[in-house]
Amino acid sequence: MSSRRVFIKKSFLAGSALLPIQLLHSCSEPDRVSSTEKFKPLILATWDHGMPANDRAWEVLSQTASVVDAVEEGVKVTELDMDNLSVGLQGLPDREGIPTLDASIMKGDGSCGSVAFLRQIKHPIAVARKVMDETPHVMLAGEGARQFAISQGFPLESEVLSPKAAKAFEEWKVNAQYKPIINIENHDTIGMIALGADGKMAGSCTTSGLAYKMHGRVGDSPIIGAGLFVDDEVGAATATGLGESIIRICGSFLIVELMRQGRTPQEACEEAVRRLIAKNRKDLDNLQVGFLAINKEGEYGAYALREGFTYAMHHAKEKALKNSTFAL
Ligand code: SD4
Repeated sequence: MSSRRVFIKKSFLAGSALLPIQLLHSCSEPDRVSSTEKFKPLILATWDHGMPANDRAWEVLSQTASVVDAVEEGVKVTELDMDNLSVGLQGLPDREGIPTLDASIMKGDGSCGSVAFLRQIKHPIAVARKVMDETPHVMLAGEGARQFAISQGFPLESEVLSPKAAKAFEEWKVNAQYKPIINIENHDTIGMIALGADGKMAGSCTTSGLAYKMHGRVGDSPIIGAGLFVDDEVGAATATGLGESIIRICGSFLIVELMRQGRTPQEACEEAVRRLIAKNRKDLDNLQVGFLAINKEGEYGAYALREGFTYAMHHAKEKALKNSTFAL
């Protein structure tokens, strides 16, 4: 059978026109009309690095029709990206000079797994997947998560900082202040949410967290409902930005619940940012947050606290890097 016929047979593309994918890499104008169109399958991911991550996720979705495999494999690309200083072991360390990782994965049937404060593991998202699939628990942290990873056959990696991270850490130490800092222009956590042609949804989120955080600090990314939430009956949401502000409003769960009550993904993301502003007034100048959402119909939305949040969108007819609209 020709590869084109195999392609046509793939059920995940049922209903979508077989038009050539239009490659749009420019992202000059913020996109706010997203929620009027419907796409199935559909993948969204945070930031510029969402583009290659989505490519890989789309490939896996095409080959396996498994939306959870797609979101796991997609973010693994970012976990290995040596230019990314907020995901994977090459990310910026905590204030002791140690990279510690957070990750979560969730399916729309409520299955989920996460790891927090994990050390020496190249693919924390894969360990989160194992927590979901192989344990009765949702979340493993610290040394217990590391021991679990070892028991599942994950090799331990060196904790020597990547050259970029080591240089940045040395520079930071010159004026180190004992408080969390966040560069509002330079977040890199990847959150990915996806809807398959069969209506099943999944999401993943992985990060080295806030740069120079206190040792032991855990952000929103591994907390189900904060950095990620997925419900096949409604939709999916993920978050990036200063985790403390997102945890305070249970951001991703809030967005899914707002969609359950009838808001579009765009409206739900905007309401979550409004809520976040109201609950984080004293830190507002020092933070950036971005939310992404998809509903089960295949509509999507994105909204950020301030300018600069980009996200990658991928469906059968188009893949594009977009600028999110923003509040401030
Ligand atoms: C955290 N939410 O650990 C993460 C950081 C982040 O883009 O998203 N950076 O707080």
